[in-house]
Formats: sequence, C-alpha cells, structure tokens
Amino acid sequence: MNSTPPPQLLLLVLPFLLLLQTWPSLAEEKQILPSCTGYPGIPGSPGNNGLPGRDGRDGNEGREGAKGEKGKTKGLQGPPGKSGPSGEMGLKGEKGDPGPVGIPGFTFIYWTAHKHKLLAVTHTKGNFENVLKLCREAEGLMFYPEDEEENSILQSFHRKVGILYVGATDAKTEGTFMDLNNKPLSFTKWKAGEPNNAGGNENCIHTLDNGEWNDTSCNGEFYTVCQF
Ligand SMILES: [Ca+2]
Ligand SMILES: [Ca+2]
Repeated sequence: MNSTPPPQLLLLVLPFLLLLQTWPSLAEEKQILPSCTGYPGIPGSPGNNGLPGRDGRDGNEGREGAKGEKGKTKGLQGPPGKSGPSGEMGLKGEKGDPGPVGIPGFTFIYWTAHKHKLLAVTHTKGNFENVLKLCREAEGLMFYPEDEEENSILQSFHRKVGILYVGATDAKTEGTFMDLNNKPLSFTKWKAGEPNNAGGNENCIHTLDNGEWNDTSCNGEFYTVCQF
C-alpha cells in the first residue's frame, strides 16, 4: 500500500500546524525558537513624564521653635489728640454735709487747753485795740495770766511768735492795772523797775523773753492770746 497521505488529509492538518507556529505557549517557544547570541539594541528614547501624583497625607506636627528675642525699644508716646466736644451738663449733686464752724476773720496759729480754758494766739499782729477786737469778734477775751503756771504758758507762746500783749490796762486809772473784766490784778510779773509809765503814756503790758512784763504804749503792733 502507498504510505503517502492523501492530499485531503494535508489540507485538514495544515491549519493546525500554522496555529502551533504562531502560539508559542502551545508549542513551548524555547524548544521551537532557535537560540542565538545578538547585540543589545539602541536604548529607546525616554518616555514622557507621567501625570503628577496625588497630594500626600499631612506630616506630623513639628517641634516648637526657639523663643524669639525680646523687642528692644518701646515706641514713643504720640502727641495728645484734640479735645473732644463738651459733654452734657451732669445732674446737680446732693447737698454736702455742713463744714466746720469757723470764726470769720480769725485763725488760730497756736493754741492749748489749760484747765477749763482754751488759749489761742491771734493769727496776726495789731495794736492793743485791734487785737482786743480780734478776741472779741471770736467771742473770746484777751488773756490775762492769773498765776505763775498760766504765765509760763504765755511765755511759751512768746517763744513761738514774739512779743504778746497781756490782757490788762491802766487806761482807766493810771497806775492801777485791771484785767478786761475791770478786776484788779491778783497776779503780776513785772520786770524790776516796771511799770514806769514811761513818757506818761504806757497803759498796756507786753511780755519779755524771760516771761516778765513791761508797761508799754498801746500803739505797738504785737500778737496776743485769746481766752475761750
Ligand atoms: Ca500807765
Ligand atoms: Ca514801761
């Protein structure tokens, strides 16, 4: 018998052979393709840049920075601005408490309390009539010391302000000094040789530095002590 396959069978097998050549996995390419050593090809041109990636996640919070230097100079104060318009008048305030009772025209410079008496020096000098008036306007009386203790108070005022009139006069009866209640003096502190009614015109008394008295003119300008 002839072993040559008939042409009809070749036509049936041929498509399968072609399919095997073009499908390497079926024909196990390594065995089918001949291995040969070639030269590496020329590197291809770099590809185009890809699209930007998405934003990354937020990083961890950084450490606290170093403390900055303190500012050096304080700014100068600017000039004052213009005064604003006047506001409306406020409500009338409540009536205040009454002030201390004053004595018109009379101010004490020095004063002291002695037993039942308040003794105060006039705020100004004057002749006898004027300082007598000051004491009376203050509802007091010109002071006459009735004993050594009271005379020492008069002397202490003399040391503070200078010469003082004593509240006594012999204007009514020359040579007989009386206090301002017209009572003869129960206590005196005359300097030796006084009263001398010098010039025939010494009807008032003034103090000396050592506490003694001298009869003198009533026209000198001295302080006095008022008794209240
Ligand atoms: Ca006299
Ligand atoms: Ca005298």
